[in-house]
Amino acid sequence: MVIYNEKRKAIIISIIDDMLEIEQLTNTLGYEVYKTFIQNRKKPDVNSYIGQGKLEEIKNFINNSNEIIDLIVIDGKLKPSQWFNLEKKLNVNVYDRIRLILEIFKERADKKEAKLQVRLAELQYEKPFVKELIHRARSGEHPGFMAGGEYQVDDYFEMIKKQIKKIKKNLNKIEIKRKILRKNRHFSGYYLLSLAGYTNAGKSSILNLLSNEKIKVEEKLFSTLSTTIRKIENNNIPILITDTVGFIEKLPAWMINAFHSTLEEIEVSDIVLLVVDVSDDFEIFKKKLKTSYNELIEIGVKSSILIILNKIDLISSKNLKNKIDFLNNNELSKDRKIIPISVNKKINITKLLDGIYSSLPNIVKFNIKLANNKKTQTLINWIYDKANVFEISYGDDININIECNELIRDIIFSKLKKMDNI
Ligand SMILES: Nc1nc2c(ncn2[C@@H]2O[C@H](COP(=O)(O)OP(=O)(O)OP(=O)(O)O)[C@@H](O)[C@H]2O)c(=O)[nH]1
Ligand SMILES: [Mg+2]
Repeated sequence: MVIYNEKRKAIIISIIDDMLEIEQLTNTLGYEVYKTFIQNRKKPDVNSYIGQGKLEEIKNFINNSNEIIDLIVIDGKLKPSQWFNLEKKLNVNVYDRIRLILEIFKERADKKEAKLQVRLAELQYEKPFVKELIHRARSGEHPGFMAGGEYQVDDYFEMIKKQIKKIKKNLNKIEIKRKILRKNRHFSGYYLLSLAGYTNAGKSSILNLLSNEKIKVEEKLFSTLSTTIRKIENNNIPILITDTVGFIEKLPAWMINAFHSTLEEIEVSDIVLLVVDVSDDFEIFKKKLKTSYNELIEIGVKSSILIILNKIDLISSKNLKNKIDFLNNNELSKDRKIIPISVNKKINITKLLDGIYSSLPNIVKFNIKLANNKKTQTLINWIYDKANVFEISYGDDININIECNELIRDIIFSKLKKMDNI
């Protein structure tokens, strides 16, 4: 008897033991993981990713199951021929790891740019699969592509190529606009800070806390696909903080490229906060840190990277100490600021802000004297908006001690010149 249930069910097939992340990804897409199969082997089988025996076992399991299996997830990268053979044999939709991530992206893309980026990645993913289908169609096999429909695969391939071109053009236009905005932001004297790190590390939570914002924060992976830029709410030097798409292991270069413009914010930042979930098991913690760090290097970050260990509320102080010791002895992190925090429990947030402010590049401190009149009040208001005024005294003159970006100092001096103050 077949029992119908609301929640769609997936089976995961893997050739390695660690399945936590692929299970999380499957859940994120709204599937219940009904069963997992592991076939420990060094290399995937050329024809069907797993060996024939295992494949028979899975087929029997599906046929004899009381439940309908909606999806098979392969924790790895499938060649088109492997994908085709698996779907044909098991008669269930098969996603590999990249397709699964793509589907999550598709569901979560909200803004126009993110939608275009995901579509571009999807088309690029589909290209080799369509080629395989053309090949099979020509040799007489019946093509049932992606959703099982009958496509004119030749036409479809041409359509993919055209669409890729068109989307790239549109993305380029958005990118140009973004560049202009970025330039304006730079000339306004704001510092730029980016939140980077593995998906689910707590990046958006940090942005929300520092800017009193309420962007989506979830236990699921890839909650954020578009960048959000906000001002840090603090009576200090103004900083704009950017949230970015999370990193994940084993993403092909073309997929990362599709999100390049989102990640460009990281490239041009004055400071990057590399946010890490410190509550993960040691090996996973190391793996995610390494993946994220390599990604930052790949992007071409040249600014300071601060390592933010988030979620310390979930672990013991001994566990935290072990991880900090590891970081202090590790090439990639030993000379960097390491700041343990908990966003949820608001622990060490002042330390986080101090760490950020003390890492700002090109900070200058100086003193100015202004005539005490109405005209100068407008300038003082402007200075308060753009700089940290750490001392001000009113007498015959107004004496101000200021700390700010070099650029803002130059603007202040030029404004003073215009006012004939110096
Ligand atoms: N216990 C605990 N949970 C936290 C903390 N900070 C964030 N979280 C939780 O971690 C999950 C992920 O947080 P997000 O801020 O969405 O993470 P993100 O890095 O933006 O994730 P993506 O956008 O998916 O890449 C949410 O369920 C948060 O509530 C923390 O300090 N302690
Ligand atoms: Mg987020």
